[in-house]
Amino acid sequence: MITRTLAIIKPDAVNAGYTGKILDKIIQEDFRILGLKQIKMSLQRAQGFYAVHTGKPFFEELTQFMSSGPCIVLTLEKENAVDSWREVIGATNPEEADEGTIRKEFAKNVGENAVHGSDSDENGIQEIAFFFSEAELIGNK
Ligand code: 3AN
Repeated sequence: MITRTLAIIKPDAVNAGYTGKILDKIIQEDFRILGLKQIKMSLQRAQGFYAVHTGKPFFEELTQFMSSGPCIVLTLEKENAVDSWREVIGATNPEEADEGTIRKEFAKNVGENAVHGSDSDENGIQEIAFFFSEAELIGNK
């Protein structure tokens, strides 16, 4: 089934100049980019996005980091988009990520790990709505 996932190129990767390489990978892997924009989240907005992780030991570090600089947020569409994107990005901890994955190539560590992907279709729909209005999602075929 054709589904959607949210993707984020995180501040570590944007600041390191990896945006172009990561976008190229997205295109090479045949995702349709329905929406794409550069944003800078306030701490509050990052806390809202990661509300599911409230109370976890890494919550403070994660939300500080995600609000520390520019992110690129994308809505991607493909057959099985969530699993397909998670395969391309690799394990949360880059030390455990497979060769050829984005996190293996570009992530610094488990906290600053270059990219985000939704973890289910339902969360994907919610996460996309967190950043994009319907009018901002544009099909190209
Ligand atoms: P994923 O991004 O692979 O779905 P989650 O949802 O478990 O991973 O975690 C969300 C984000 O929280 C991760 N992308 C990472 O930036 C951060 N994170 C997860 N675990 C840790 C940890 N042990 N230490 C620091 N940051 C973490």
